[in-house]
Amino acid sequence: MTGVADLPLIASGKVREMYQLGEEILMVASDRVSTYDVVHPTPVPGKGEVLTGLSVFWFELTQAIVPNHLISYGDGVPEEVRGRALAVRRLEMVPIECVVRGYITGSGWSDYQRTGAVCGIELPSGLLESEQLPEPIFTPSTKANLGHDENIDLDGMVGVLDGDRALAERLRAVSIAVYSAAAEHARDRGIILADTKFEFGLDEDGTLTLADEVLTPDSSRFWPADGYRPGRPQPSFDKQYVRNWAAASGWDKAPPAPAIPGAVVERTQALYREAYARITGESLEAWLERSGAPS
Ligand code: PZK
Repeated sequence: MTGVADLPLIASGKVREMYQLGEEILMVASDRVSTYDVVHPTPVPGKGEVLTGLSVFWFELTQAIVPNHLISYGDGVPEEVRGRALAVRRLEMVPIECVVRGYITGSGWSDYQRTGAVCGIELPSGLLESEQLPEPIFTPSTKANLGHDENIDLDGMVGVLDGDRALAERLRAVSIAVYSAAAEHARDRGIILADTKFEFGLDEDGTLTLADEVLTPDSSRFWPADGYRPGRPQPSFDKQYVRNWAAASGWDKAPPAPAIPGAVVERTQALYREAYARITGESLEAWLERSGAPS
């Protein structure tokens, strides 16, 4: 099979690339890591493999809830990137970020402090930062405005979807169902899935299909359940050492991001491997073997 260098590049994100692979799409996760929205020049070896293996795990766990775009992680993927790439079905993407929050943090915490609500959803008074919500809430946003996400309510979503209220309600129901199944699974294994962002598309038959990467530490907040205490921000399961080091380094969080010291890279690699093992119940090596990753 061809190497990825020969494939047409469709899109490049901060930490991943998307290529055309015949009729299909190849999503390649890199080992690049960002903090405060800026990518560091130092990779974290194994990160792309962890995120790809986790997405596959969640696609398999949730396929009875909603179909997904995964076609292949083995023979259908160029050898060079096996283990960190997925061949997926090309979809017509829904232009909505389907965010689900089980805990109140980040921009949701900011909105709640200002207004008592998040995306038009009124919340109980007196919630603490990082507290679990009475039930998971759906807080969609749209990229429509200059790459900057704008939170919208369900009616705003219906507008973006050209009046298709049934689709808006299906996106909400499916997003909450997938999050709830995953959060329960992760919680039993010592990881709190505080919130997550899903992307969906429609296939050629108009079938709603879960796309993108799913329930990875790049699309979600993973917190260690051990030591969880509401009333303050929680440490990130995966990036805690990089963030702590970056903050203490005196970096002003403006580009370019500094190189990450070896010891911090090693501890971060160990955290990614641990997240993979805790959630899937298998070692990262088992994923590398199963996917046919090059050694
Ligand atoms: C699609 N992105 C996000 C941006 C990336 C990924 N199945 C699909 N069909 C068509 N388009 C997409 C998908 C998916 N998933 C994904 N944008 C479009 C994105 C940059 C790099 F790897």
